[in-house]
Amino acid sequence: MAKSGFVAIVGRPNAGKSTLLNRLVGEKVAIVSVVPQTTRNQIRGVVNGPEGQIVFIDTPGIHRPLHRLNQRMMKMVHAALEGLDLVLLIVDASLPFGEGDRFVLNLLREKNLPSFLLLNKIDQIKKADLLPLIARYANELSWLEVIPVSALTGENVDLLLKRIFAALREGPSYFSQDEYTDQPERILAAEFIREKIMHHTREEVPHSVAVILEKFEEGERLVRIYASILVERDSQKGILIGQKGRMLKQIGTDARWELERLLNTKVYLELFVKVRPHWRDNEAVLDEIGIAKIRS
Ligand SMILES: Nc1nc2c(ncn2[C@@H]2O[C@H](COP(=O)(O)OP(=O)(O)OP(=O)(O)O)[C@@H](O)[C@H]2O)c(=O)[nH]1
Ligand SMILES: [Mg+2]
Repeated sequence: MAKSGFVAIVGRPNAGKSTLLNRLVGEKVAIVSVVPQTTRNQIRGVVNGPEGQIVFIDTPGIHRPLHRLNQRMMKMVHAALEGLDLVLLIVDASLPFGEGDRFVLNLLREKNLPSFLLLNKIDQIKKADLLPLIARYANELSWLEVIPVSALTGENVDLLLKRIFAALREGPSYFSQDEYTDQPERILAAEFIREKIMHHTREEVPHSVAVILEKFEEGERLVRIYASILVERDSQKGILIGQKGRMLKQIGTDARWELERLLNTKVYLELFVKVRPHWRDNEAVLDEIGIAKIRS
């Protein structure tokens, strides 16, 4: 009989959760950036193998929420930890253990789920430096497995998959074989645009941006996409548009390239920048951009 299960990927912001999800699935289902708090939703990615099917759930990085947006993000982490077969805690092994790590461990201990510890970014450290970190984590939880990985290079990711299948029980497939994510193309498209904005901006700007897909018109040889970019201040709008519109043009060019790959067709992309003060604390906007509201 085939195996199956739901496996959540959790950890602090920037640990490499989304990079790992993409690596496991072999497709880009979650956007990635150097800026912490990139992922804002739960994102499912599906892996099918001879042993069965794994549904991975990428989650927002665990942090102290300062806006309603971030409160919703943290509720999504809690929700993702319900009804699971396995949790992968992913930590950035190139960083020292800190308060945030303690907070995450306490949360996982509370949930009392079968857990793997993944020490990520081993391409950035000396192997010998792993030992103290492994010792640091060893008695915090009864880990089923402790696996050093590099989500970026793929080191040990095949081994990880094998160990996950070994830990899962027999069960049905939840997704059909050709579905690799639960995210509709429109959501992926908005996310890909947001990723390009995150790559080109810094400090508070990446966090202050949301992308709303206004129109998605499928023609015979072309998809027309019109998207609004929300920012919180006029100064941020200025940054995004740039001198003579250069920044917005660059973002559009980068995004269009990626959208054409996603949709496998030519894309016409138009971007509009709008100022919505304090949208991160505005429940109506959060509903509109699809940040799930989860009742607790
Ligand atoms: N060197 C190295 N960098 C990595 C590795 N995995 C992820 N990164 C980088 O770490 C940064 C954060 O990666 P993400 O995948 O966005 O991290 P995340 O945990 O999803 O972050 P949030 O969504 O903000 O919680 C990016 O710049 C990645 O390229 C790795 O194994 N090695
Ligand atoms: Mg992420």
